[in-house]
Amino acid sequence: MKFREISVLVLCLLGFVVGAIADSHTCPADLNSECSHSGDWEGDFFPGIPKIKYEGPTSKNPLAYKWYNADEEILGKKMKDWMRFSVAYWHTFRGTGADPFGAATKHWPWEDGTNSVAMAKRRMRANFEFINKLGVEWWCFHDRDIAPDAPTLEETNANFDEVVAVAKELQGTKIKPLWVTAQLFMHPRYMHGGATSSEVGVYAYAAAQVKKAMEVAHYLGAANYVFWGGREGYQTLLNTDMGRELDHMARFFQAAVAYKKKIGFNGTLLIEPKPQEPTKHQYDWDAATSANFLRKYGLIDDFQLNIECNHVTLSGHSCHHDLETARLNGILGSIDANTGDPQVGWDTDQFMMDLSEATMVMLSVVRNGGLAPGGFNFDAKLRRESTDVEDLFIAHIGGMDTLARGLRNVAKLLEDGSLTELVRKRYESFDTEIGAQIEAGKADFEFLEKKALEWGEPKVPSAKQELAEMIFQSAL
Ligand code: XLS
Ligand code: NI
Ligand code: NI
Repeated sequence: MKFREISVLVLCLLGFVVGAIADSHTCPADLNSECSHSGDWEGDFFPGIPKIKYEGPTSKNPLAYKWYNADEEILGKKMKDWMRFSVAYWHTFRGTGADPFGAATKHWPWEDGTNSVAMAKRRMRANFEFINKLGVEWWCFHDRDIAPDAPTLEETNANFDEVVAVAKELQGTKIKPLWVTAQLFMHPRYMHGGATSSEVGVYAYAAAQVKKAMEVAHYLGAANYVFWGGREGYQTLLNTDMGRELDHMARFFQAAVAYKKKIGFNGTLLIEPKPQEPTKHQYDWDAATSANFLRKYGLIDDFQLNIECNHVTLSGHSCHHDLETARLNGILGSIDANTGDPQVGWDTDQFMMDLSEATMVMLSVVRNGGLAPGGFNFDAKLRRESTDVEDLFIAHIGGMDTLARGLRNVAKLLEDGSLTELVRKRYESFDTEIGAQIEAGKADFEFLEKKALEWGEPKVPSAKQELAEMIFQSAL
């Protein structure tokens, strides 16, 4: 074909493609399009993706639940009430796949490449279409994820209000934030921290930002409010007054408690521990460190913990360990359901797909009687190389199914009873008169010495670890 013929053919083909795109219901990346107006928007950011339904374990459909059946009762509660799954706005709608070595890999069709308020509103509509299709009732966000920063605090708050109004409308009556948080780590002003910054002006700015985010949380009916202190820590102790910074952080939290009461916000305040990244050392290292901090400053009754599994493994524990530590301290509030890579040393924020880990997580959740008003927030992102829109659904479905299957496994373990029995038997020597005396704090050293002399060398039975592991595995 000659050049002219080829051009005509290409033009025809292009016309066909453009026509097909215009015909499809994908919201065009055009700020003046109908999608930009909340009133007339009907939503079709995910054409071809149906409402995700439960099809049972034999289903091969990647866009269906195999284990998560929202209304099915397990251990006396509906699955959806055990799980309270939440979509994390920052990963699902602001994650681009960029990493320190490479540019963005995800180019969602609704994004126009701007960080404008109009784009923020359109993105919010994509968020709610996603949530509705997934069939969950919760979402989580940082203030700056959903609306752009502006040169002044007043303008930034105005942007925030504009997008929040759209979110409020789209939430309807069924969907609410599981939690809201203020982003006190991205902007350069927070390079030394927010509540622990060496600069009083930054402390005040952080307080103003949290105050506003708490008001928004209250307005949107959030169940919780989270503090993740990404930069509340230090890079070196040589330039740091750690005592003073910890005192400041406590004052900040005390002010948050007072403000929560003042505005009548009933959500739980949560601290999310993490050992490091981006700081070398973050003050809320792990559950035990956070519990100690809360007790020292008289905040233990006002805060619970949001345990993130990938953070826990960074601190050298298993997720199960920190869930149990929080639970035993009465402060297991919520979970950021993600997982790290066993061979990679940072917060890779992967969806939890490991059944064994999910079952242990659910063991703690069941022992805790559930997480409400907390829940499971997917603080997890697609891999950089996963670039299809449907991958967003597949990832969430996989994460939900894994935890749902974990819950089913826990039910099996509890019904079978042999693991509970193994543990009971292991401690049965304390189910005696002397054991009861010890546990009641009524056995002093002289009394115990008398018993030791009387009993002679104690018999020490097997711990039965392999048997415990065998029973556990048989429930998976
Ligand atoms: C980062 C944290 C963060 C919090 C919310 O590692 O997990 O995403 O969950 O600020
Ligand atoms: Ni994290
Ligand atoms: Ni998190």
